[in-house]
Amino acid sequence: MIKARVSAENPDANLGPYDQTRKGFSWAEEEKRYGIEHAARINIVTESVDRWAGESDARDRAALLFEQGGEVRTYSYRKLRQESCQWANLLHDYGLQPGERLFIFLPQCPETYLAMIGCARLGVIFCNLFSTSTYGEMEVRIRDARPAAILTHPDLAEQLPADAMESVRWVFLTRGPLPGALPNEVLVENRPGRMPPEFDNPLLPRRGPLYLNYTSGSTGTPKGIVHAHQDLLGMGATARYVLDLSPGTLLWTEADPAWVTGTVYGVFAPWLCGATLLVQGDPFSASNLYRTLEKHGVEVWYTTPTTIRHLVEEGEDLPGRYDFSRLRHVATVGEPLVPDLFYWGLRNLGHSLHDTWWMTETGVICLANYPSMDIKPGAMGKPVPGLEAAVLDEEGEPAPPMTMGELAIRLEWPGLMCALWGDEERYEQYFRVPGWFLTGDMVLRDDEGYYYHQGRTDDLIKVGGIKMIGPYEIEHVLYMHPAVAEAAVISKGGDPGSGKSSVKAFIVLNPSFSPSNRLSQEIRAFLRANLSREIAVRDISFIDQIPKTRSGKILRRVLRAKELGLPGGQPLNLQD
Ligand code: 6R9
Repeated sequence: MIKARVSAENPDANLGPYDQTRKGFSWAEEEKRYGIEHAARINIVTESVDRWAGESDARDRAALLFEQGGEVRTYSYRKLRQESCQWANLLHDYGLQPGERLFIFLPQCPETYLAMIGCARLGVIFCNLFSTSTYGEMEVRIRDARPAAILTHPDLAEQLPADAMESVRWVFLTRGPLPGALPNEVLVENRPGRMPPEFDNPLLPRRGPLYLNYTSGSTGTPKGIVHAHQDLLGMGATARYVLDLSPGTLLWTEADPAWVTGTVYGVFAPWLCGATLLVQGDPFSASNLYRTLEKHGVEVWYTTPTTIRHLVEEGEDLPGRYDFSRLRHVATVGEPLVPDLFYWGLRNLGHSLHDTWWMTETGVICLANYPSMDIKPGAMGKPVPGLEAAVLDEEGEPAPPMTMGELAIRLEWPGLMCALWGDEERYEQYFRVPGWFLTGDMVLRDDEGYYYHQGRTDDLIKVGGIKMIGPYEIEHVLYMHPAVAEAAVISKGGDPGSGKSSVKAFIVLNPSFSPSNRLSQEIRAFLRANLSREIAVRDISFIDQIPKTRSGKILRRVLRAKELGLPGGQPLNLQD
């Protein structure tokens, strides 16, 4: 489909020749790397942090560099082991049991990382929440996962829904003082430092839960996706082959740990490779970003098309003022990396941007462009070693090349989610076609095996390129407005300026209201007041009836097709 081709940036990268490495790859060999062949019980922390902390030539290597406000805090592997053991001891002392949940509701700070590792040591399931989450979003998630404890900052504590906290025995607060603290509120500011620095990790069942991550579906409530300790195999392999990490590589993953990219490639994956992870806790600005790349000598940078778009907005003069000579590999995830952005990167950063595709459910990168493989700008690359992908038609049969169908991944692999929290029925939906995991993404594959993204089968809305929301999150707010009888929200695609989806709401009014500009403005103000900052509904249309299926489900696809002047939204054969 795409004729343009850009030569591989580094034939000597870890992956080497794609076809050959793929053929020689086996998960059994991956297990041998960690000495966990046939082990029924494992612990991801033993393999990622403690392994290096126990080696004399690796223990003083930086595992984590945390920068904020110009100050850099460095955690060697040894220090990371010690402080995360202290956290494990603290959580254990407060009675947290394996399988219970700890919600981590914090802005970027070192405590987030220490608490995550502490939980993983114990078998306590951690769940990171965006610090911009609203009261309503927190309420839904707390009611669903019933956490035993929440770790947060006093400034965020007011977002905790008092009525939904029955399960929560402790609210751990990272900063004090806490005048008038409730009996279940515990200041943990200096506590971990007083705990013993050793902790004997229990070995946990391979499929024992490690973390829970909420991602929003297009219908119903958000899905709580559960991942297991055995994901370490997929995390390690993809970090080595896709991000090209080796011991000591300096990786910067921008993503917040509340996004799966942050949890996987911004926590465990680099440590499984013995690499150094940089976390930048300051708000985004183009000059700060360039400065960060230069100052730390970042070697591998895992970013998003949204970030690149922000850089594009700031112009081509800026990057020329910085030195990126240490940078050797740039990869992106989360949204389509359109060719314009790819070429901007090539011109201004001097590197090919390597698009990667995966989702919270898959747990690890599934499709990727590799430093040792030619890039076709606009393509998401090819399946990672150890994974087999396919394009399936509506009957679940493999579609011919260049035909759009649903992306499916052959079962199963270490990385695939092990459950949907409390929702077996929805979990089974992913496995409707025997032998395959269905992604819900529409793709096509060219005759050389490169994949191209075409959109979602359902109607998720990407906000700010980081967070994915379902129309439901906006619709349920609309339903709270007295004028609204029915509502359906669609994404009209990314706005090339802001990177955000342009969101439109279709509304059927209650009989006593009539359409007017003033009402439209009022509803938009109502949405602004009740939704997270990143969600902007710019367009409202009053209609008489919302199209639905016979069983009553809203056909957003039809609304979108009409809005964008597309034919009914059926899969297209792009060769035609
Ligand atoms: C890691 C992550 C998953 C959804 C996924 C797809 C979209 C991810 C993409 C991409 C086009 C890419 N997506 N990578 N679309 N090109 N390279 O993003 O997880 O937040 O669960 O989102 O994001 O639609 O289904 P998650």
